[in-house]
Amino acid sequence: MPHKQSYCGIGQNPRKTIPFLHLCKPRPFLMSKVKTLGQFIIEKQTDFPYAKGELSRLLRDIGIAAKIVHREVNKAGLADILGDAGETNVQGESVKKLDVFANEQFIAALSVGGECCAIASEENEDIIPIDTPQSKNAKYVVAMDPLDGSSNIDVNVSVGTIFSIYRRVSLSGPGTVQDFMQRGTEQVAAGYIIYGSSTMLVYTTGKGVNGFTLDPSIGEFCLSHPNMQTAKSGKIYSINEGNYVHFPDGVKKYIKYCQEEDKATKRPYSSRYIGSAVADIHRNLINGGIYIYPTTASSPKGKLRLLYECNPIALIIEQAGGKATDGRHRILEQEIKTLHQRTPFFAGSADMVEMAGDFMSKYSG
Ligand code: P6P
Repeated sequence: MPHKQSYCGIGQNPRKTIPFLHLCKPRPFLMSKVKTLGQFIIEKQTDFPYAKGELSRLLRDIGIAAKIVHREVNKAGLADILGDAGETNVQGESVKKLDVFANEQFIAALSVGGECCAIASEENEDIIPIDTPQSKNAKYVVAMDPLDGSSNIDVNVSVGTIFSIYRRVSLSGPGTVQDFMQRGTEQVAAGYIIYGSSTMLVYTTGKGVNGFTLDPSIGEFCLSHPNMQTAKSGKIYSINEGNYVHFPDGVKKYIKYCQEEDKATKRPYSSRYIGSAVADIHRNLINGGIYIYPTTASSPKGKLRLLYECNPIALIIEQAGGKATDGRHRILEQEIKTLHQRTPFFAGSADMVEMAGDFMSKYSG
């Protein structure tokens, strides 16, 4: 009696040979139930009566770069792309090769796509003007953090891309720095990609927030989280308490408030801090919560950058019903003077951001 094979030989019916396979019933991919990012963008284009498709194509270009970055992030542990590139970015932070790779991919996709006339990136001190034949009529500029939280790459923790899209204010030719000196309220779109247990693209064009999960089997972002809304309050606070000693008194008092026992307000809250803002913000967006990066001794103006981190996240959070401030004032109304300008950042569930602001007003003037 030949030994019963425990694997499926060529030509044999796998469902008989490998016992568990009979559970994997073939399900034709129900395209009718799936809405891809491309289909959604085109469908929503009617929200903008004067749109001729440029913003749609720009969002498509971002989605393409995101898929390429997803592929590399998901094999970072294997490829030789891991580890320091031996360079430092304009922030003086050591640059991981994946930072460089992600920056290059988004710049390439936006340059070729023809809808963008300039890019501002965390990885570049100055703007990247785009002057290609395809972009001579480009209407938009893109500010981005190509790979936020990249220090987490080596330990397999979620990282993210953050992007912000403005209509250019310069008249023609390659974009200029002035195109980026616009308040967050002027953004025409903003979003992030989180490279986590799955890769998701979450964006808004000012008419709600929608989340798309990448299905690698078909290479498409598919609508998985339509019309995302964040809870008015939550039970999670995200802050690096290692900096506690140097926090403003208002932040110290708010942290103690979060830690007090009080059944009526479901306290103490839980402290959850990943060290990757996109991951913390995404979790709090879905579950409710507040993310705070206040001023500290090493970051006297705050650590996060207004243009390509706080403004896009603030637009998403507000569109989802939350709030985003610098501890006192609305982030989106902050005047921007330099590309890499930093700001304290309080973002998440509206009631929690308001409460933290009350503590800031009372104890930090
Ligand atoms: P710290 C990543 O560098 C980042 O900009 C955010 O993504 C993250 O929330 C924060 O800085 C982490 O900073 O000082 O707590 O390590």
